[in-house]
Amino acid sequence: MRKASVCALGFGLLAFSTAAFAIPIFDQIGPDPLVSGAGQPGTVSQNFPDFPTFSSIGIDDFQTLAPFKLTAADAVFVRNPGTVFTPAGATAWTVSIYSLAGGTNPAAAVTGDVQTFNLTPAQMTFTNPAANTFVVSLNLAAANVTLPAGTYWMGVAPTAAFGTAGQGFVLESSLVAAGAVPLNARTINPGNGFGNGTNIQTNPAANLELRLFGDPVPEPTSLAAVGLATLAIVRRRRA
Ligand SMILES: [Ca+2]
Repeated sequence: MRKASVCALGFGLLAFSTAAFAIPIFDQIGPDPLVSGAGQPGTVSQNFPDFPTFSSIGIDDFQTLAPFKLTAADAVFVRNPGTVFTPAGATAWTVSIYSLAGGTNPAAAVTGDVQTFNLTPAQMTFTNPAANTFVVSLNLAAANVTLPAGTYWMGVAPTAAFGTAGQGFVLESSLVAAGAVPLNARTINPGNGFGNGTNIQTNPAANLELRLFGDPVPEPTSLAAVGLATLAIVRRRRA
């Protein structure tokens, strides 16, 4: 029993320490996604296996002033009332990061030229703060990707069949992250199924409810020291 208690305490401290180091690289969701999204429409961002020419990703720009190991990406999705979309219905998730060299727009592709995370449903969690609104969080840590300082675009898209899983939209935001360009979000639809073009600015012009987390300085030595100190205290108590 005592050995089991020591292990549980150690894991608890480790989990807390890891979470404490991950900080938002940019945040257009804010403390309340319903407030930042109030009155905003949603933008299509979904891969449709049954309607591939309609597969799209909504993207927005961000800036990071330092390199970060990427740990998580959040996006707020909405659905039309009476429709069936839920994040749990997605069979996969894509997080795409594109370069923003010289202020040019990215290529019309749902995958990023900088990085594409292809994630399983097990790497996704979500909350449902209001009817038809879903805050999706995707765990990026396993890919062990460090993003250099710079300016980029990013987007999040579930893979979900329209016929069975419906359609979700990334919620637009009243927030603009520090260093980001306001109201320049784009919709990329390589197959042009919607007929609006393969890479267009959203209409109306918008920001998207996206957030990216990273770990600036991994500190494995400090974490190991915490574990040893905990063990030493328990041993002293048992002695
Ligand atoms: Ca922007």
